[in-house]
Amino acid sequence: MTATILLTGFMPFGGERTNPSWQVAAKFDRTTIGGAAVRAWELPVNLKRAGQALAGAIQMAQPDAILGLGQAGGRTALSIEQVAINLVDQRRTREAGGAVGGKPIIADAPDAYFTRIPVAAILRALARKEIPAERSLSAGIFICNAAMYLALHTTRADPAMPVGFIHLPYAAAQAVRHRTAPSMSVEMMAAGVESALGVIARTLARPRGRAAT
Ligand code: PCA
Repeated sequence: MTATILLTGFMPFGGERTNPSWQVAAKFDRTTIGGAAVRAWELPVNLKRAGQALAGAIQMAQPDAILGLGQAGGRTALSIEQVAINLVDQRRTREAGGAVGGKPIIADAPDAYFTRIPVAAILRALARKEIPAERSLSAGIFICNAAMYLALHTTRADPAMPVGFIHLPYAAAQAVRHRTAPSMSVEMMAAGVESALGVIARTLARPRGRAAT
């Protein structure tokens, strides 16, 4: 049976007209990568509604793997997130961590989950394509971190299921209004995400075992 990868992106937020995460995710909806069928889903930038939309997407797509994408304006490279923490501050209009305040996403749930996508293999694939990428040790405490946490928490009964998140820099078009911020073309980000999906698809094709991160 064909494996399915659920690929999520977010709606625009923080005064932006576009969000590269959805621009990239939408490109892969109903495509096949490495033998896996990709289904793209757009999430709202609101904790409760994003959680509901994600739960609905998982219900509908019954995915074998989940890759979340989000915008992190200011990042210089595709950021493969290592960890999602059980903390959210919805007053943040920006994605960066470090705010005071915050409450658990789910009360009495684990403090954190490590990603379940193979970060090192993805970084190697992106390096081969000459696409700037890095391992990130914080997905912030806004909605992207929450979406990653909820995806990992929801699928915790299946520890071999690849579930992870990649933050994207501003798209080049957005940087017109953020003169000093780094940016990347949507095409290059999409090429990077395609490579990451290919690596994830390969892990699905193998007999199930705990993926090295
Ligand atoms: N980035 C925000 C939320 C939505 C998005 O694309 C974040 O990093 O939390």
